[in-house]
Amino acid sequence: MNIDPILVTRSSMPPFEEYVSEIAPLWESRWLTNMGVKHQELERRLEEYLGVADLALFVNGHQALECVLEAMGLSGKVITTPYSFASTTHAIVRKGLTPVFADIRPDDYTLDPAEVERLVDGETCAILPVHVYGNPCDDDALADIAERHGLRLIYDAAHAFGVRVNGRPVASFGDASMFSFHATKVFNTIEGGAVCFKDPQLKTKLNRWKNFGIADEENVEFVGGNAKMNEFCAAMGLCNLRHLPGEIEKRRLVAQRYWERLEAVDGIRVHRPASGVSSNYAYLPAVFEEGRFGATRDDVFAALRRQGVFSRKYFYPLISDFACYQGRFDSDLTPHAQHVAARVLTLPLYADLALEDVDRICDVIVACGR
Ligand code: T4K
Repeated sequence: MNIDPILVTRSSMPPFEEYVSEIAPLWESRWLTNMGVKHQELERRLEEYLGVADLALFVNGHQALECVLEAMGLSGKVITTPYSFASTTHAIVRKGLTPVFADIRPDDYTLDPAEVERLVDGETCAILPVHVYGNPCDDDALADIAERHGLRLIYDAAHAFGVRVNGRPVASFGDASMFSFHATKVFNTIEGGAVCFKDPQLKTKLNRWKNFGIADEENVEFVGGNAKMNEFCAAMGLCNLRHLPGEIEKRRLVAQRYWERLEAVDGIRVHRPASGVSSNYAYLPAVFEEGRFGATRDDVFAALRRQGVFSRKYFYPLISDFACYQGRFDSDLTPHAQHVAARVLTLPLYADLALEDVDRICDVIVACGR
């Protein structure tokens, strides 16, 4: 049994020697960044793994999202969810666009298409849904709304690496999807991210936007930034990708144990992937309905901490309640998101988490409700 603190996640890492042999050629070539051989190889391997024709790598998921919004030349309102990490809305705002928050569905916490439809107006240019916790959004309904109103559909798929719905990769949904390869993600490149996209012309644009807008040595086409993934991060990705199926299987066993222990407890809601979804088991959100469970989310959070278990309140507070957006939004307009944010805890979940530790965590949680 683990007596060290248990954090909400723990980075997956390849064997040290494997990484060393992957980076050894960089000492020969001295080519460390700017879309080198590791970068090119990782792009190819990720296109294969994710089942898409086109993908561009980035220094992180957030820059990938900003770049794709920029490369699409959007202006106006973007309908999105307040139930996400800061990055989703920050990318919209930082690109001079106006976020409009629609509510989530109470069952899987993804953007509710009916709410999106209600909020579309003449200034709307795009929809930016999030496959939160890796739960796939209702792409059929959202794509239909986007098509009928002439909107771009860009997914924040930061949590949904490799997820498929009835065999269809989520990476192929919408006009574009952003993935995060941060250290805390199912697949990591230390820091990193990618955009998958349908329009093949976006490849050149994205590659220029992420490299100062440079087209060639004497021609700078856009006012771009620097968002390139370096060779050491790409090498980490090549190694981690080889071990990914085993890591996901270990995560599945951990998630399964949580479901078995918590699913039947009155007042705790743990979400299993819907039928037809091949999950990556990225997160384990548990929602505590205090009236039925007998303890609040904050009671459980504190009880776990006393035992050295550091769960997290992903995603509390709602983005619409952040200090930096004070006075701009009204969270009462997204009541389902408000309800879940006040009651959710994401429990520790990573490939190396021992099942005995899951049992210990569940014992602490169940005891809170008695
Ligand atoms: N969209 C969505 C929906 C996202 O969730 C995110 C990122 C993004 C966009 C943007 O993607 P990136 O630009 O990050 O690629 C963490 C991650 O930093 C962030 O990537 C992630 N979402 C978010 C949900 O979680 P924090 O502030 O909670 O991280 P931190 O430092 O508290 O770490 C959490 C736990 O992870 C630690 O308790 C232990 C573990 N950990 C952390 C680090 C840094 C490791 O095991 N290894 C590590 O290197 O944001």
